Amino acid sequence: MPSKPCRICGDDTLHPFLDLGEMPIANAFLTADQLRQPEYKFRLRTGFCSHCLMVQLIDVVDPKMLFHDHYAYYSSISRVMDRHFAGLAELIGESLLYDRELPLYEIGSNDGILLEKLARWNPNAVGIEPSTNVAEVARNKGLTVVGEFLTPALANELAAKYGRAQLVVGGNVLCHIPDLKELAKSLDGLLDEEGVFVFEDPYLLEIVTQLAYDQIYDEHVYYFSVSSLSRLFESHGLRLFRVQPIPVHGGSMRVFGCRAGSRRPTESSVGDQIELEQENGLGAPEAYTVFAERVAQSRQSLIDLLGNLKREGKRLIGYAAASKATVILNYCGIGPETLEYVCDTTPTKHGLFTPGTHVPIVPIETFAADYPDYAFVLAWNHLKEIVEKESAFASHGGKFITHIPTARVV
Ligand code: DWN
Repeated sequence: MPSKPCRICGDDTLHPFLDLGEMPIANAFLTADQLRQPEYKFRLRTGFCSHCLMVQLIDVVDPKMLFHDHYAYYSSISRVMDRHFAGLAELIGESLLYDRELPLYEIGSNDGILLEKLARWNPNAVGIEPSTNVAEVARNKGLTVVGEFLTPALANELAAKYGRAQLVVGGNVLCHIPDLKELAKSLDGLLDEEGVFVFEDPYLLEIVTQLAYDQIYDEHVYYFSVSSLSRLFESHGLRLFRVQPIPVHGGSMRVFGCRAGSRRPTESSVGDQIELEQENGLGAPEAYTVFAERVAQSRQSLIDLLGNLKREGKRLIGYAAASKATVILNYCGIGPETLEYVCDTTPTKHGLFTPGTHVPIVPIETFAADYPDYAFVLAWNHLKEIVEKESAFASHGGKFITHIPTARVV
């Protein structure tokens, strides 16, 4: 299949490197009635642009099909993420805010997990969240949330209404935005002259090193390196001045940026990280070809492990109906013949079925009521938190399975 031009620079230098096959929307969990209807699917393929270095989806799903009035993911599900965002709010409050009058904006504020902490530092904290059901949860906490996608027009409207921002922040948001040129225009409309932006997203080097192929799905249009991101911002009059690797979601990067002409100096962390990326080959297509080969091996290791356990007559379940679960289950062809159910803490997912593979999703209490032999953790990024809180499972002789980078019993 011929490739498409790069979504960032428009060049015909996009090297397709991984094809995870026909994929449903990761968070499109199904009702029993919907199981009999055809599901929307798209080709989940990634490419690397050798001109601007951006790794990206080749086919993109319309964001309105992903973020709406019944978005499945509530950010406040994890204690670890709550602590993480408390740390981010503190860092912002203590070292980045410089004027109590100027507002700050959080893009993709979801159910307010970060916004409520930021609002303690600055009463003029405004969330921007197009998924109206999660935005409503944040409003019920007394937070100010605009229920729309951020566009340059909305940015100008907000700047006129609340003022220009001393800070714009987004946790796991930037990589979800297909049109980053528009985002850069929005930042231009929102940011005060010395305003700062902070974004956290899954980090490409970690994805490649750890074989975290299940970070690749419809919502994640881009897989950023510091090299690709700094070039992108520079072409829009913005500049990264600091980067900081962070452990959440299996390895993410926190980037700090400002207007190109800001007084803030660019710190050595930016250049150092770019150098590390070059040393790891992220600037050339070969790294991605090798990644794709290793992904196929990882898939096989999982199929073999689960297949062997089933043949031994073991009872297996999935733990956490995460977005990435949809990728793993569909790409590896794992369905109800292997997993009795997937248990999850999100009440709105209970009674539904996993997209494409149709495994029933049940409350977490079902797990503890009748422990299986093995629990395959489908949100491996929360493995430590899950193993710790489910210590009774291990006491009953149960074992967890993880698949990153290759399948194994932990
Ligand atoms: O970028 C994104 C990240 C931040 O969140 C979004 N595109 C969507 C979402 O991705 P995800 O669904 O893969 O997120 P998580 O945080 O890896 O997984 C969340 C799911 O895991 C929820 O359905 C809740 C479940 N879970 C659970 O059942 N027990 C999570 C934890 C921590 C638990 O203990």
